[in-house]
Formats: sequence, structure tokens, C-alpha cells
Amino acid sequence: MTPKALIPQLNRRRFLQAFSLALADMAASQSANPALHSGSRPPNIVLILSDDVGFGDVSCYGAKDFKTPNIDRLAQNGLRFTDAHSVASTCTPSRYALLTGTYSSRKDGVQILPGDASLLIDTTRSTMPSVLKNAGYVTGCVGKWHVGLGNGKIDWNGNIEPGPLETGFDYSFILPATADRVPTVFVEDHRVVGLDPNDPIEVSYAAKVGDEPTGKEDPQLLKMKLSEGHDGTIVDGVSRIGFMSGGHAARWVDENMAATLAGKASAFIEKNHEKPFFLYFTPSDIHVPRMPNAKFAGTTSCGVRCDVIEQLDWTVGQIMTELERRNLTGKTLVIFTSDNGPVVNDGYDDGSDRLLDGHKPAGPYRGGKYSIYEGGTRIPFIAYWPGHIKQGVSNALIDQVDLMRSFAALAGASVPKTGAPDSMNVSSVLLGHSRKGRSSLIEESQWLAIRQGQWKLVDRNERPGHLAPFRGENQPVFELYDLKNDPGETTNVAESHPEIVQSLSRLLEKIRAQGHS
Ligand code: NG6
Ligand code: CA
Repeated sequence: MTPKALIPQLNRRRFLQAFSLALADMAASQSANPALHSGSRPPNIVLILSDDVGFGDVSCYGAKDFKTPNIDRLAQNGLRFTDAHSVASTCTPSRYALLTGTYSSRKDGVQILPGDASLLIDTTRSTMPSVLKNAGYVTGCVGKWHVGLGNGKIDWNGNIEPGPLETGFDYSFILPATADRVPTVFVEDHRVVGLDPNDPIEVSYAAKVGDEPTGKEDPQLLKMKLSEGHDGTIVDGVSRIGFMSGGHAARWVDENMAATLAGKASAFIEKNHEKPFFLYFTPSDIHVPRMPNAKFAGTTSCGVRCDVIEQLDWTVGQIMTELERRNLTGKTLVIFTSDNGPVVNDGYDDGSDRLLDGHKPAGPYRGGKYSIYEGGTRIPFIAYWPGHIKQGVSNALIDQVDLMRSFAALAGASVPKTGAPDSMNVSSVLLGHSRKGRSSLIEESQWLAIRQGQWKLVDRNERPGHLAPFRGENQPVFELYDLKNDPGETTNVAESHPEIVQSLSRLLEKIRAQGHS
């Protein structure tokens, strides 16, 4: 057979494989939930996924310059993890992996997305919300989305789909991408909130649309200076990434965003408090632009980045108050965590770096957001469920990719064999019944790293589709760190341990090649 003739055959085979996987997925996830039918109610689940909050950014993880009493209260009455990880050190890959139970490095193009990018998640496959929904949960998504919307060019003035509702959520109220990306409007279910049809929205990431000022042309109009990028349309004194026109009545007010999102999340809990529910709550704090409400502006000694941490803590308090009001605290598993490690200057000159005053956003770890070192993915992670989780600290190695199968197990829901290939059921670890987490785990930035036991191997081999073409001059392909004796990853010991380099790089290749963890 000629190579040309082979191509349609291969595509056909791939299509059939994908089709039968999707069918198996659907059939398995429709199985009934025994917990619901026997009359006992599985826990509600509230997953609070904050943005860019580092390991050292909350008081119960060692921060001293400000206070996070609401988050601390979860730790004082729950289980605080010291070796929990997001899958990646940036948002889109991290969230894609969490929602699908799949390492983002398995799929081409899972990188930080512009605000007009298509939905990355395959809507025919099981997701964290679809599995819980099939088990009888009401599922809601409130906050930052950033895994794409639509399928090609989005009409922001019409129905915006596929998105959260096609991914397994019954309700959604989202920022399409990030607070620093256009369009700066909320989308509720399929529609932009508060849109005036006489002022239609247009969005482009390629060229300027409309005639509103941009950060590049009119920097004198900015209330917050930019330090890198972010020179598109100015909305409310802050220039964003990308260009937009129209939709003036629908544009959010940055300073009110925390309260708006907390309000929508609380309303979802109130509306559904009599059913089992799953809330994926993703505050925009503490991502840039850091625009705290007047209640929080200037309240800390270490600048606006610390102010928005206190605002985030307030948000967590609002959710906890709503749960208490509905008498749901003993019936709800609450997880507080972050999508990736910390960054201080992320493209706006908001003074955070000058005012840091000794605060260490990543705690004792090296690197942060974008980085392959521990600070990139080792994030705060607290599990709280009074009466079911005892207070304590767990140093078990766990990964947010594990939440899909762990939540399913707690909910009595089934995940099809072919779904969530990297997710492990660590529910007994979340509940504190076991301290035995994963034996190995992959960390992602533009590079990959693998953890096993005390060792961590950073692998800077280029891989098509994901990885930046640049490796610093004289930077070795492999770095090996002994995290037990060198948690700060200061000394590369690859040369003195070639056998460990070899066995870890083989394990990494095996996990990649076999398509599952
Ligand atoms: C970067 C932006 C940064 C932030 C990040 C996404 C510049 C210079 N930097 O490209 O400000 O928006 O993307 O962050 O534009 S994340 O948490 O959503 O991954
Ligand atoms: Ca992030």
C-alpha cells in the first residue's frame, strides 16, 4: 500500500477508536449511583480553585505579612497537604487536566489560551462534572473558565457553545478566559450577561477592532501601568490582552468581581441545598490585574498582591457562611487549592515586587508560575469535611488530576475505564484514612518533570506540540534533585546519579507512551 493510501485508513481507524471509546464512556457513566438509591446522601462537593496562589501565600502555610483567617479555619479543622500539585504551572493546562483527569501534555495545543479560543475539552468524553451529574449531582461552575469556548469563531452576541454546559455543568457563570484578557464580560450559561443588543461585542486577538484607546497607543490613560504585553483595549483604565469593541453595559467592574462571583456561588448553593451538588468555584483572585475592592485596597503592608489575597480569603469566608446558613458544613467536602504557583510581576507594574517585604510566595520552594521547579505546581491544598476528615497535616503526594476519580468514588459515581486516564482514586488520602499518595507524578511547564520517592527529574527534551523551542545556553537536558535533602532544588545531582536519571526518564517515557498513569 502506498503511504498516501494509508492515511485515510489510519484516520478511519482513529475515528472508530475514538467513537467506541466515547460510546463506552457514555454507557459506563450512566450507571446508577447506589448511594443515592439506598437513601443515604453522598457529600456535596465544593472545589475552590484559586488563581496563582503560591504554597507560601496563605497564613496556615507560613505567610506572616497578612492574614487569611477563613482559609486557615479550613486547615484548623481539616487536612492540610504539603505535597499536593497542580498538573501544570500555568492555568489552561492545569484546569484542562483537573476537569478531564488527563495530563495536559497528552493533548496538542493545551497552552495558555486567548479569550476567543475554542473549547479544548472533548464533549463526548467523561469529565469531572459529567460523571457527578450522571450520578445525580447538580453541577455548577462559577468563576474563571479559561479552557476555551465554542468551536471556531465565537459570536459573543448569540449563543456561546460548546462550553461548561456541554462539558457536564448544569449551570455556569464564568469569565471566558482571564481578567486580563478580552472580552471583559461574564457569560451565564450560553449568553453574555447584561448585553445591550444595540451595542454588539466584537473581539479580536489579531488586530484592533473599534476605536477605543489601547495601552499601546494611549498609555497616558492607564490607571495601572503595564510592564509587559497587555497593550490591547483599555477597559476601565486597565489595558488587556486582545482587542474588543461594544458590550459596554456588559463589561465587568474589576473591583466588584470578587463580590459578584461570591454572590453567584452562594446563590447556587442556596438554590440547590436540598440536592447533592458539586460547585466548581474558581475565583479570579489573585490573578492580574490585581484590582481589590475598596474594602481591601491598602489593608496589608506588602502591596496590592497581598490585598487581593485577603480579598480571596473573604470570598472563601462568604462560601463557608452560606454553607453554614444552610446547615451543610457536615454534609459538604470543601477543597481549597490553586491552579498553579505564584508570580509577583505578571505583566502589570502594580508595585507588588517592590513591596514584597520578605514575603515568600512559593514558601521554601524554587520557582513559581511558569516554572518546572516545585514552586510551579506545589500549591496549597486543604480538604475540609467536619465529622469525616480529622484535623491534621498530610505529606502524601497527590495531584489535582486525581480529584476526578476521587470525587467520583466519594459520590458513588462510576468513571468509565477509558476515561480520566491519569486520575487515581486517592479519596482515602483526602479523608486522611491513608497517608499513602501516589508513587510517582508528572509536573508540567513548557518542560516535563517526574517525581518518585525523594527524587525529581527535570527533562528538557523538546516534544512537538507543547514545548518551547528554547533551552538556555549550556542548560543540561536532565536535572536531578534530591528533594529530601534539597527541597529548594539548589543542586543538580544528575551527574553523580546516572542510574536514577535513567530509571526516571524511562518511567516518564513509559507513562507518556502507554497513554495513562
Ligand atoms: C501570560 C500573561 C500573564 C497571564 C498569563 C496567564 C503577558 C506578558 N503575560 O501570557 O499576564 O495572563 O499569560 O495566566 O501577557 S494563567 O494563570 O491564566 O495561566
Ligand atoms: Ca493561574
